[in-house]
Amino acid sequence: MLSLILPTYNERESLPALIPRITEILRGVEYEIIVVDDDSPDRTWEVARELSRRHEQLHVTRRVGRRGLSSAVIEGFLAAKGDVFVVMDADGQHDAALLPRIAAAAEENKGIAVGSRYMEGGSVGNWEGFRAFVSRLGGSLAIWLCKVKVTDPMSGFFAISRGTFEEVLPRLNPKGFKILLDLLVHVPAGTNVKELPFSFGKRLLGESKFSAQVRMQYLEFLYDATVGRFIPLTLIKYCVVGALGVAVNLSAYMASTLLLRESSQYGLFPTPLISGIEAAILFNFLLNNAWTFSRARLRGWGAVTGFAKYNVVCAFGALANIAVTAFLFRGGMSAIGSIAIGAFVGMIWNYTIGKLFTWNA
Ligand SMILES: Nc1nc2c(ncn2[C@@H]2O[C@H](COP(=O)(O)OP(=O)(O)O)[C@@H](O)[C@H]2O)c(=O)[nH]1
Ligand SMILES: [Mg+2]
Repeated sequence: MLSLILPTYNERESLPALIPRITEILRGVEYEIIVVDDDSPDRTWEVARELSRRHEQLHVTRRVGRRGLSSAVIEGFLAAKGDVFVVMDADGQHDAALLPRIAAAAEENKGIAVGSRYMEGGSVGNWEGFRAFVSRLGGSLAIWLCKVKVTDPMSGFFAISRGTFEEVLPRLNPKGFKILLDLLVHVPAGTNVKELPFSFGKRLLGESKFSAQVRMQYLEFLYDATVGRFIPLTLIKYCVVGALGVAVNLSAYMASTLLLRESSQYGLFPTPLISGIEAAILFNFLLNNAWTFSRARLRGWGAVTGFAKYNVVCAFGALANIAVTAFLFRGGMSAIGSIAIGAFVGMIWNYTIGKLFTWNA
């Protein structure tokens, strides 16, 4: 059985023509079509559900509160019943006539079959210069990452056998737009891959979702697949936030020293020190919540309790920092050396425990 996955986001205009065309092409084949829609604002899911009343092979998943092409495709695979899975754009840019051949190729080699725009006989149609350039450049970076070599690892038109998918599933990184690349980076070396040329058509209706955000996610994906195996991207982001937090700490310290210069409580209670630290903790929490751990972002009450927890995490982090610094300094290390290592240990603590305890990431 063939399972065709159609990820959709704002494709309500394209589906009504596409589904009958696929049905026509797959006549005589045992198949199912799974539309995975990310709760499109144009209500594609509604159109798809309507179509599924007339096409009993069509199933619709409407995902609410999640967005992402890769994770949508994975979800489609997980729901599929077939022995071979095919992925195709729902906007008509992929020639459905090639579908049976791509599926047959993956079924035959028990691996992956890719519709390639870059091998002899394929083309990207008439893309404007910049998009073609970005795709080429991204493609070359991607090719050297892949365990198995292909000419078009960024293609959105491909088939994979159930066995290969299930083998690679635990290693997938559902972030981003390029699920095929993720599969090719993580399959065992020696997996069979066949490429078939095709011409990438012009989008007839609706708009492309290839945005600046998608490009950013692609860069993150490249990082994850290379250096990220050793140093997680979230740790790098956390360090950047931490460094900015030091500046916030110092500014808040100086500001409150100026404000409290005349006040008598200054000597009794180290207000500037505390307010500097608290300002930095608040700043770090907000930025880590919005950026570092954006995937696990806390909102509403969750953010309030998360902030409280983060204060506890940071308090223990500070203790660890002081303890390590004191230990090293007494052991004969220079002041600068022990402070630097103490701060490093405190930061790793804050990162690790904050990630688990505050963000649950
Ligand atoms: N479910 C889901 N589908 C998406 C998402 N982004 C894009 N798609 C679909 O994935 C396919 C490829 O996207 P498209 O914007 O055409 O990319 P392009 O062909 O590279 O310009 C289309 O069928 C889109 O509707 C998403 O976040 N979620
Ligand atoms: Mg498209």
